Amino acid sequence: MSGDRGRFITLEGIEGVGKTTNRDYIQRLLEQTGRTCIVTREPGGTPLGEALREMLLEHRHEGMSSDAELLLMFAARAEHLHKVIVPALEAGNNVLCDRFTEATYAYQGGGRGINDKKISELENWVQGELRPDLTIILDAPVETGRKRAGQRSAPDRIEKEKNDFFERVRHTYLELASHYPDRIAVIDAGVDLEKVQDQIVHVMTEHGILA
Ligand code: T5A
Repeated sequence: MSGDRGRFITLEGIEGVGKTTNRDYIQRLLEQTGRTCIVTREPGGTPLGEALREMLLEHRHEGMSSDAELLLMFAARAEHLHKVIVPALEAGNNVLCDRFTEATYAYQGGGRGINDKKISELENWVQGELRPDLTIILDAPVETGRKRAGQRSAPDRIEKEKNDFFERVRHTYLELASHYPDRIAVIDAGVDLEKVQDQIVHVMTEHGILA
């Protein structure tokens, strides 16, 4: 990729922590850097990816095997990278993606118990050397996130997992952040929105995304 490529920012966290709520705010911050910001999401972001999202989240595929779930996440990601993310970064745009591979480590790894090595093999195969420049993990207790998500919509196939599943997901996110502090930042999302957004500006500045 050329030296003038855009920045790749991803947003992560358990259900209901405020990823969607903060997306527009982060997009505006990224546009202040003078580059267009493409906002997208996973699973999804392309026609094929959105079709795979439906298969992954709707209830008629209850009992899907963990390996099938993992492979479908990466199938959607491969399409997303080829059709949207890499071309946008190469054209000099910033890309803001609501969830990416850290979600796979957290949900399919931590939540479902798939070995990290399998996930990292797929990560290397599908992404090559591409990793997000910054991943912002919005962190809040599981009860807080579930309560907020429950007020918004009925649970999908993954959201209906029990609290201990989401405790493992949260724990894995925090572990990832401690392994890669240079590119993964944790924000306390259990507080008022204004305080969450102050922390977002702080980490984006600290990681050199904002001047
Ligand atoms: N998945 C995804 C995998 O298993 N593996 C993978 O590799 C990938 C990529 C995707 C699902 O797929 C799984 C994970 C997910 O289960 P999704 O729609 O991307 O699903 O993710 P969700 O977490 O389900 O999205 P949600 O919309 O539930 O959560 P958000 O976006 O984090 O929360 P948001 O912004 O909608 O906020 C929820 C409510 O809380 C309020 C908001 O107003 C809203 O009502 N709120 C606050 N209230 C008080 N204080 C604050 N600070 C607040 N912030 C938000």
